[in-house]
Amino acid sequence: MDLAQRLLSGDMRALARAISMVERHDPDLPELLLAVRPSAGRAHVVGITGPPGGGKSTLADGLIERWRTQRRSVGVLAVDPSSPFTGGAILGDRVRMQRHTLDSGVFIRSMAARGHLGGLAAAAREAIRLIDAAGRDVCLIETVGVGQSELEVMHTVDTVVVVTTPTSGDGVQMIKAGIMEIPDVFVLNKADLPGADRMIRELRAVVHEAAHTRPKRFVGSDGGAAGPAWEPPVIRCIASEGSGVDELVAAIDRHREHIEQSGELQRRRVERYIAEVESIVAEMAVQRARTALRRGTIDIPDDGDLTHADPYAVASQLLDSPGPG
Ligand SMILES: Nc1nc2c(ncn2[C@@H]2O[C@H](COP(=O)(O)OP(=O)(O)OP(=O)(O)O)[C@@H](O)[C@H]2O)c(=O)[nH]1
Ligand SMILES: [Mg+2]
Repeated sequence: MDLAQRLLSGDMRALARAISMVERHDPDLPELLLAVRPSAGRAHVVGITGPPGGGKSTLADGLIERWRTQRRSVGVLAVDPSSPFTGGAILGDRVRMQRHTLDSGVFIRSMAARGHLGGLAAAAREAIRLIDAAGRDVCLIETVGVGQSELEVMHTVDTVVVVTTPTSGDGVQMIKAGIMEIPDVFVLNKADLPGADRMIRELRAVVHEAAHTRPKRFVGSDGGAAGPAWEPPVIRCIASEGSGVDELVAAIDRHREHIEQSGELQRRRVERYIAEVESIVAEMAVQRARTALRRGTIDIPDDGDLTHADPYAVASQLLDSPGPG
């Protein structure tokens, strides 16, 4: 059996190998992705993000446990900002999640945040496709929501969960400043710490206001006629004690149901598809430029005077030229 067939039959070792191919940008990857494509699109893809140390991994651990109780198979992709690009699996500090590694219904994989040719979001999208095609019911992506590329990863999922804590007002501030789009589900974790009640009130107020002033994000692609708008719930959790996790699982399921019924799921998938095409175009263009440079087919003055060589003109010339150059 070839790798694609093994992956499609749910072989987790094949899945691990396939994700390594994403990491090292293996030339055989496009063919593999094409082969598994018809089998993807069934998993519920959930993203979890938030500030460092907010309890994302602890929550993920709780989610995995609940999902397993419901007999759902799980694939976790932990995007690790601190790990160097090694091309292998590094579990880092995700010690708690590791206890699931003996359960064949749980697949956990770390991926370095840097070192991806086509960008982190593109790599995450490919890894998600593979996990999905391998038949996992839920695919969970954890990123630290600090960098732009990590935020972009959240555009590749169906349901975005943002974790905040009483000690980090980041979530509230980022939404107020318009840096971050409103997530689908908010978690106020570490509710055992002082200031939790005030933070919950503040989050609910911000979400409520945003739901009315920025309505588009919350309704179906037809602008709202598809049914009631989605107002993101704010779930109170103490992840380290497992408290609030059942409510979080229920909120995630409710959101999935909502986007399915409102047509939002389809809209997000189309958006994702366009982003995928865009990043492939960008990568192909860079490849073409490199080839042209190597072959000397780009018209760049070689006397060292580049002040009159408009790089835009060179780029247009390159894109207009037939074939891969
Ligand atoms: N007091 C309190 N501590 C918590 C809670 N949830 C998690 N923690 C602790 O917070 C610390 C960080 O938890 P993680 O789950 O690793 O947080 P993370 O967001 O995944 O961290 P990074 O991946 O490093 O960004 C750990 O020591 C947890 O035990 C909570 O609800 N209350
Ligand atoms: Mg973590």
